[in-house]
Amino acid sequence: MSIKVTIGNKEYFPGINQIKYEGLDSKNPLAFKYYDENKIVAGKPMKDHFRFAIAYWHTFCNEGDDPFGPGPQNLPWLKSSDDMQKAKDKLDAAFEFISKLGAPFYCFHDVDMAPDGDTVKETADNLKKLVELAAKKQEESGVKLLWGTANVFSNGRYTNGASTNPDFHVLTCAAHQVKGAIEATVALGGENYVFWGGREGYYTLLNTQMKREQEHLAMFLKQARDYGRKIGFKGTYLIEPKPMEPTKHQYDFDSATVIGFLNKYGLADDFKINIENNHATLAGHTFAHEVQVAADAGMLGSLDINQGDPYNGWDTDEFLYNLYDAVHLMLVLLQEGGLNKGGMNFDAKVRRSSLDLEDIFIAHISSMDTLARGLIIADNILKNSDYLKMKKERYASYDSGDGKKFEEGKLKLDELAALAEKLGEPARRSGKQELYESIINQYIK
Ligand code: XUL
Ligand code: CO
Repeated sequence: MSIKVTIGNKEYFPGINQIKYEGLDSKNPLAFKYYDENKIVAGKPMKDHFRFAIAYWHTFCNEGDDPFGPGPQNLPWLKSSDDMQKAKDKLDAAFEFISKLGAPFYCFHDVDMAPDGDTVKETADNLKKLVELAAKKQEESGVKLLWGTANVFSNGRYTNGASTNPDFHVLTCAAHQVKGAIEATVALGGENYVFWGGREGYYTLLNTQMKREQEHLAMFLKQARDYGRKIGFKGTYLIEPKPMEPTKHQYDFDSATVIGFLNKYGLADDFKINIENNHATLAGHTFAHEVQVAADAGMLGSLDINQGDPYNGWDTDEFLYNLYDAVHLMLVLLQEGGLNKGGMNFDAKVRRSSLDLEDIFIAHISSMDTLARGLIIADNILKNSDYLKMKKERYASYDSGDGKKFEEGKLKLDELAALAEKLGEPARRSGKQELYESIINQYIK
């Protein structure tokens, strides 16, 4: 293991040691069955395909509250009545958990790590203190920061948006927070910086100047980008699309919308996309579709790993255990050259009734295994089945002759029309969807 177990003043997960790969015969719930981090698959160690990251907010801040009651999960690091002490205990618990799991990365919002002060300045100073401690924890454990971000959606001042708020005064508070979060990301060597739209959208067009709000969003992103570059941030800025919730209409609806936005406002060189499975399905897409759209535009940045509930219409942030999603995702990633400086962040929470501390370990292990199994299956499909050959043959008419000339822009519309008269009615060719589906199933073993 390249990650070193790091325990603070108190051990929060006693009896749980660093999680190991034990293989398929193991019945130990606290062991990997598929995720063997140094095993070479498709030319590189498994861990480099995933670059797994733990989400600070779900795993260390959330006790399972829902609209019907407070959270029952009773996390032992959230007990202190002193807010700064609580933040330090949480940091200890976070690094103990991440290092015992052996995950190489983590991600956080400013407010996950440090408590609010009475003024924006005090809040930023709290974060600076915690960032110093987090830097030491990173050093001790070898765990790195995949990305940082600012939560500019929970505080009541952001009810009508942050950078798209109709009140400029609110926008300045968002700027204060984003400045602090970018500084924190730089101080911790973060490889990316994320903007999730939060409340950047609207509930009713009756009170909204949509064009103006989107221009404010673009200007804000431009200023944030420039400030980050000025203070030495060399990583990638990421936009995380989501179609709805909290607002009815979110401006960053899906990958395609974000790509259009980034191109329109001249941000495409610095920004890529962070795609989340549950956000994809809320937009009516599959995860694989969203990843492919981003990859095709050269904007595949990073992934938030989770899954939704197919029977309802909101963001349930469940741990991914759907093997089909994992296989489809890995098929796209393997063909597109992987995530590079991105990673897979577990933007997922255990269910409200999962009350044991070990459940947090089991949830992450289960998802890591699902993805590792998806990788092995996808690699096998690409190497040993007819899948790639079938897909290539489907487009073979463009590989040579007039089809190739068309792709090269060498045939005009009237010349194409003349070819139709010469060639006559085309033969009907099956798309073979069921055959593709059966190949996927055949290799799931
Ligand atoms: C919300 C969501 C966020 C972002 C980071 O649905 O996914 O947690 O990932 O702000
Ligand atoms: Co997310």
